[in-house]
Amino acid sequence: MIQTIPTTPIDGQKPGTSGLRKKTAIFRQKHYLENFVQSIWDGIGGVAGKVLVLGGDGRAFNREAVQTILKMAAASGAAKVIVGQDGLLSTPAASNLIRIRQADGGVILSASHNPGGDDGDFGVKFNTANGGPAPEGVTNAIFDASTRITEFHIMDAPDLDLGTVGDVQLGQMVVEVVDPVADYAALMEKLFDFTAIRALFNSGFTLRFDAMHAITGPYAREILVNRLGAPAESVMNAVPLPDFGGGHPDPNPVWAHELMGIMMGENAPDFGAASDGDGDRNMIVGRGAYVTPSDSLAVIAANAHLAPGYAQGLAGVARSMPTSAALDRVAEARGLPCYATPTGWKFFGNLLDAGRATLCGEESAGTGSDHVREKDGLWAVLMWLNILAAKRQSVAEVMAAHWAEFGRNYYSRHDYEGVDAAAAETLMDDLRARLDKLAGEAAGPLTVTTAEDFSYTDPVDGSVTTRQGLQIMFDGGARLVLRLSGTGTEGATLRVYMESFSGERFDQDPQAALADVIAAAEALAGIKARLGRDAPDVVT
Ligand code: VG1
Ligand code: CO
Repeated sequence: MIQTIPTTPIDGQKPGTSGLRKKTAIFRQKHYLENFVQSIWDGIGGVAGKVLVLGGDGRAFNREAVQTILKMAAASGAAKVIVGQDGLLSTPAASNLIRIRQADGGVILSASHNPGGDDGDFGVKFNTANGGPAPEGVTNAIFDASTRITEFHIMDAPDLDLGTVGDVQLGQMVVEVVDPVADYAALMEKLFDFTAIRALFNSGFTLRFDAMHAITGPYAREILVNRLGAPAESVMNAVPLPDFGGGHPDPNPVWAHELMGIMMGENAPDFGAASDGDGDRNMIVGRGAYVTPSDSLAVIAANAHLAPGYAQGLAGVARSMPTSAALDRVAEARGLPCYATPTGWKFFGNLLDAGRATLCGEESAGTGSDHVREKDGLWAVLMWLNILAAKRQSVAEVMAAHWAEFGRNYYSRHDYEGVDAAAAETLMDDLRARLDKLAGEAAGPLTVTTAEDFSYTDPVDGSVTTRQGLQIMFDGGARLVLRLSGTGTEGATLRVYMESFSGERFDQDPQAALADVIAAAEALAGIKARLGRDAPDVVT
């Protein structure tokens, strides 16, 4: 029985950097999820006859949401939905499924690195047929539909059992329940030299992977333990929990402090890594050696040819604008095109589809390639393992050699979280208004050379995206970027990104190396006074 339920628009259903994110309690409100899902269907021209992929990272409300979305897809005439067993799929695995099954798109349930649980966050992302996050034209159409919605359609049917792999019928629609790991693991085996990595483990190399109680646990177990022979204890926090064990599944030294303690302690393993809620981010850390995501991206660009899937070399590379220019140095040395895009993976899609970039990355711990259309946490881990297996060097040695060859881009991001939204907007507006006059002005100990409000013209389809962050360059080559987060659910989060380059000194503490840029940021933006904060909440 298909039901048509009258509804009215709900304010604020505007997808941000990566899908629609709200408090779980808001998603549980009457018609909240239904309105947004119907708006997706309406925004993409309906789902009649289409094949979709569906799954999420297992956080609270995942199970209920999957059932609702299946009933809504069936009611709107979808031919088939391919859903991960128990409603689970990591973001990169969903992207892969959309591609290999030639689906028309997919719905991924996750608020990524945001905490989950009844008091945490939930999210819904829509990916298009290339497997990537919907571009802005599509998210705008979805938002537009959400402001005009008058009714939604849903099957009146009992919940399906999604615990068993195989086909189930829901009205006219087929629901195909698939193993969430199998196809993804097969893809990884094609890209990386599993024999060499297995030999590395056999030689006594030790690893610790922290799944942070999120979606990558089952993937890491299958790939690292079952297929590559790492001991079972190599994977920690491996069972996905609805509240991620009360943690914050963001793989950085602050939130992955348990792993950092192990890696910086005595008898640390050779290699440590972590992933986020939905499995698309990664943290790389060697024994006593943390690798910033920007450096990791540069190291991967310089060494990807050591992995069989990339032996033919890279067509080009891309980074988000705030990400450090360590990647650009590798690109220049290797004669590769290098693109700088706005923040968010959706901006890499066209470059990947057009074959202009093979490798992409963001300073926020996202790295990936053209194997899918999302960033991919375990992919980055396997890439590092493949590089280490080929070089037989420690992580610290790889970093030292990299800096000796390319120089070091010291880099840090300071986040001021949950600040007053109006104060943060005003801070940005005031600085934006002064950008034109900043060149030549002193900013604390530095002098501004150029200042711009970053906008991006997509080289493939010509679409223009404006107001993507304030970028200020200083004499001596240092750089400062300020932007507001598009993934938070409370107040505003100001992100301050700082970078400076040294061709000679590679052993400084990043905060010390960046002291002048930190002072310049404060002098230009008056962050502490305007936001009423003494210090950033998170420093990465
Ligand atoms: C953050 C990161 C950005 C990333 C996005 C989604 O966005 O800065 O680099 O693409 O999260 O990541 P923002 O707008 O809060 O700065 V995740 O792991 O949601 O898929
Ligand atoms: Co994520």
